[in-house]
Amino acid sequence: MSDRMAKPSADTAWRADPSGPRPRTGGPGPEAGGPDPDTSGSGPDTSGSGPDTGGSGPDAVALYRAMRLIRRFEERCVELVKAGEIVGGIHPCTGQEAVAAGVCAALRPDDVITSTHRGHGHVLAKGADLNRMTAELMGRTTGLNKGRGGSMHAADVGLGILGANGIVGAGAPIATGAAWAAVRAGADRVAVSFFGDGAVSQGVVLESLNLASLWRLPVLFVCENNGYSSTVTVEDMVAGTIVGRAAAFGMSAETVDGMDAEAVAAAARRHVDRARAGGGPALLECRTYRFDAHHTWEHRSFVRYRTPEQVKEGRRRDPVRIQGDRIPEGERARVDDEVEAALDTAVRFARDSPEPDPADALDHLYATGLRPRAGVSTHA
Ligand SMILES: Cc1ncc(C[n+]2csc(CCOP(=O)(O)OP(=O)(O)O)c2C)c(N)n1
Repeated sequence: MSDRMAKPSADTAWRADPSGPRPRTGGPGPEAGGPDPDTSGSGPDTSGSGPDTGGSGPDAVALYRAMRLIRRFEERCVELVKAGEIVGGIHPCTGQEAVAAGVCAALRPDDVITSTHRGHGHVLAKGADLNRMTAELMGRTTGLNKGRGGSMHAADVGLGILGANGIVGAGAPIATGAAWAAVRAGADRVAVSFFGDGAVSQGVVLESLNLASLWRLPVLFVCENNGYSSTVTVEDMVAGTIVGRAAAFGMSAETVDGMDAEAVAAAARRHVDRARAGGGPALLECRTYRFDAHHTWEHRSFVRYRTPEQVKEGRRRDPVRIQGDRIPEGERARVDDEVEAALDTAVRFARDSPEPDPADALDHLYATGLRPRAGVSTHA
């Protein structure tokens, strides 16, 4: 365990408090049993990041399988975009697979996540059905969300996937609210919010960090720092440091090598376990690299912000290869074949599924069966 990490808080009484999370009056900090703020904000903290093969540690093959699936899913989706079978393009997460796979390996099925415009990896790693995910991107009625959410809005609430989100930073308050709801329900679920480095200066993310820390909510904020917000470098976008933002709110924070799935999984596991035990939120910055364009129609923009040499250098540390090298070759080949077969099935399933009926376009826009709160008018 990193010596930066706070000990689990002894004050877990809030979890049983049916009236909901209690604001902490003494302010966050060690004196109240809260996490020790980490103000270092320096390079990757690789402490405790070696392969964790201990009893409850991540399964090396399972991590590889998740990453290989995400990688090949994205590559197949890019082909489908080029063929016009996925309309509107996608934001591939190739290069960032270790973050999705590593963090989700630390979660229980009842834990919840929120995701981003670059969310295929998170959604698949949390267990979304591959056939329905593929159908969703291809706009079919059998899709996770009847084909109406598409690439950027895939959700499966039953699996704790509260939604990818095209609005940068918008998942953070949703995850914070979900953590608050879990506490109110007396459940020990944890919420994870994935977001990019471009989101860390959004007001709503900072507000979420504040409330999560103040109310010591079980949230893990996962920043995928791929160095770019669209075409702008993190150095040109972010004042201070990413972990420094967490420190400002008295929250534990750690930077980890986001190309190493086992390092990510081990770090996520420490923070998730602590949050579940009542130790409060944390921020995990995963240093990673986006191998491909910001989105599949970037080439139309004529914007040049990375040289081919830089991309080649960035691709050198391929997280899927790194994890693949940790398992026996035969095992790797078996997983690769399984993934390919599953993808073939998924694409066939989507192609064979019905297209939506334009006459239904206005269906499912509003939730039904909800009662308005007392005092809230249902009339405009
Ligand atoms: C609130 C908001 N502002 C701007 C945009 C336009 N936009 C879409 S993706 C993106 C870059 C986000 O960068 P980052 O959060 O680092 O994620 P990455 O694309 O690197 O995964 C921007 C600015 C948006 N979707 N939402």
